[in-house]
Amino acid sequence: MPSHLLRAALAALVVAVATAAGGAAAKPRAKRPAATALATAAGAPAPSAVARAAADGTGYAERAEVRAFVAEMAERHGFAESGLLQMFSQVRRNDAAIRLIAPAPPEFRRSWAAYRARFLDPLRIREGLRFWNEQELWLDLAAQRFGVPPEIVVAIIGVETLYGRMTGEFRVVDVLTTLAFDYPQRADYFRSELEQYLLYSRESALDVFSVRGSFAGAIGLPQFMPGSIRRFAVDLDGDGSVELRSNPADAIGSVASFLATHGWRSGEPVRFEMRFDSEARLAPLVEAGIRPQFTISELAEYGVSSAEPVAPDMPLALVDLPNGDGAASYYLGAPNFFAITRYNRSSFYAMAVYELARRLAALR
Ligand SMILES: [Ca+2]
Repeated sequence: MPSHLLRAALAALVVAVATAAGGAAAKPRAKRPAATALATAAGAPAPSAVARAAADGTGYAERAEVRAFVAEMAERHGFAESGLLQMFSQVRRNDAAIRLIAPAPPEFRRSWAAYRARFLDPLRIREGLRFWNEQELWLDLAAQRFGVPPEIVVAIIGVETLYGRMTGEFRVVDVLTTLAFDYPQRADYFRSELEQYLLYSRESALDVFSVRGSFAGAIGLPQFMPGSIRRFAVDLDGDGSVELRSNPADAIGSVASFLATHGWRSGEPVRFEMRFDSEARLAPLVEAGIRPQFTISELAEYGVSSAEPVAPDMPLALVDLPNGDGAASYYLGAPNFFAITRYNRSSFYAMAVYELARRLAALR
């Protein structure tokens, strides 16, 4: 996950991962380098490795900003500089990651109806019901421990990766390095995630080159960024390790833990159907964003009411979902809607998760 800060457009993310995973751009072009164990890496980089990297045109190990980053990692976390430089000499720039992370062009007209159809598809619904049945014990345990109902967790894992079928084929160290040093718009964020990834790899004794993920470096069934793994992931099955790539129990617990940490309120609704007098009067509410801050009586001043009962002190936000050239869809978002948007900062995403969750719960 949650990745949270990063996902300007998770729609794009999941779909692009799915698309790219089958295409040449996502396949690693290089053969896999020898395992690099950072915890024990010591000694000077092998000259041949550096020479090979330079010949391939990667060159990260020679760049001043990478060397500064390496020095910082050594100072702050005790990494061996030589080991990191050797690693960077084998990292490959991934241009597909830069293409895919770029925001959609301004003329692109988003459509909630199209987005919704993409994620409430028969395959995802069928596999969601199957996942729920197979993982019922862990889903119930997570619900008990974190207060997040099973259908929400099942829906998130479905939207993120279709229950582990689309976890991404990008080598995580390549895309994080590329975005950290060759995508200035998000350099701070991705340098921080690269730092988190190196720490995560060391703590988990992982070969840094072995982990695959999305073009943005999100990992495993729930697509957590490395920083989110270190902050929010949990060992739900209690086997002593947190494993989000192959262990559904830990993925389930980690999604629930993430939502609980980001304000999920047990037993409360996610959204309300709404009525309104005129679209023009909604503009200030759209402008106010998706953080819930208006009571239902405050919303009445803008001609807005709820079609369902709402507690008088429930903070609400107006959720606007454009439909291309058609009429936009509007809902009132409760704090739990906002919590889902912390997983991925998109109203489209959060609403698709909620609608898929509802559908799964109704069919079960
Ligand atoms: Ca575990």
